[in-house]
Amino acid sequence: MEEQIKMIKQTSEKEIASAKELKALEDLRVKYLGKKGELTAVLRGMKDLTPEQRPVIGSLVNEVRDELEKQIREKEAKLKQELLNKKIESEKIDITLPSTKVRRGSLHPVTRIIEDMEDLFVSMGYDVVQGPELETDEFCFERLNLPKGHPARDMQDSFYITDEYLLRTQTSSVQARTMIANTEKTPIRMITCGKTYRREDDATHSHQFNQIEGLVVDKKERNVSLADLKGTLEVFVRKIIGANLDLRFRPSYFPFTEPSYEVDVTCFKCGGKGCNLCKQTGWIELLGAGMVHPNVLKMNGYNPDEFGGFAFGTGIDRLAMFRYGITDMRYLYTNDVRFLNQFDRKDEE
Ligand code: FA5
Repeated sequence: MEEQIKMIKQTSEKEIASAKELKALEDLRVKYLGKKGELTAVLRGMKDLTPEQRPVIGSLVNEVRDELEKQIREKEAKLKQELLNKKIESEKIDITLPSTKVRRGSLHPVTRIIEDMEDLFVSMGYDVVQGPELETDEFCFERLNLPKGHPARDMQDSFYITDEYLLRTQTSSVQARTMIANTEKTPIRMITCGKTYRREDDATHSHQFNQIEGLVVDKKERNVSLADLKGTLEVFVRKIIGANLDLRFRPSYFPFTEPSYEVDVTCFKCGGKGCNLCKQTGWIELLGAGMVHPNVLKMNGYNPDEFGGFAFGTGIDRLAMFRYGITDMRYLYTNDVRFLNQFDRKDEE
């Protein structure tokens, strides 16, 4: 029996050494060490041995089994390493090849203005809120003191989807939505930025444009006044467009504010001398603003005897034109990369 064990050791060692694949190695493990393997068969035959022979043969079998297991483990590690080496070799990357050029994008000028405006107003304690672009007549007009048939609607109402739904013409709709959502909770300090739509199209008007709206409502005793509105607008215009621009505050009319006014800025193209862009006036209209009309407060859940505030709204595209010296608003929407490339990291330089 000792002879038989030695034979098994010799042949199995040879076979393990010459195994070329993991599968073949596994087959050898089963052949010699498995339940029905040759070495296991020897162990089973031990019952026929004399008591003196048993421990001798038993320890020999164990020794051979340990040795074979060790050799299989080592061979397995070797074969795995060889496989890995082959894989690495076949997947080798040639780092000397020239790379494909990564084209760096940049933020659109309108996006930059929106981000800067949000940062500025958040730093002044405002919340940034959102409203729907597909708006109801109620929120776009009625709750802003523009009942059906009001003549001031003619300047804006366009792009109706049904009698009740339209693409919002102004972000002022978010004023009403914010007040309704808060009912007599104060203070409200919010800004909202988003797309608005009107049937207009020339160098300073687009059928789709972006507006930013601001609203402050607080208790009467806290005296939110026209001076606060004026101060806020000065900070924003000078911070976002340019410190040395002149502002002109001019009385105006909006159904949702009383008193109302418009803020004009020096024409950036002619510096105020008068040109085709500013229609020879030297000024370009920038925004509308005023103190929230008592009817608007009342219609949206605030008692006008106890609450007051101010609101303002402006076109973001126009801000972009001022800041970057763009003379035709339509460039902002034609997606010409030659145009957009000019703003690549421009602010950071
Ligand atoms: C309004 O839309 C008011 N909702 C603003 C307001 C808000 C007043 C809160 C009072 C209180 P107006 O129609 O003037 O007002 O438009 C405001 C700004 O949007 C304009 O000054 C201009 O900058 C921009 N704007 C208006 N129409 C266009 C257009 N077609 N294309 C680009 N920008 C436009």
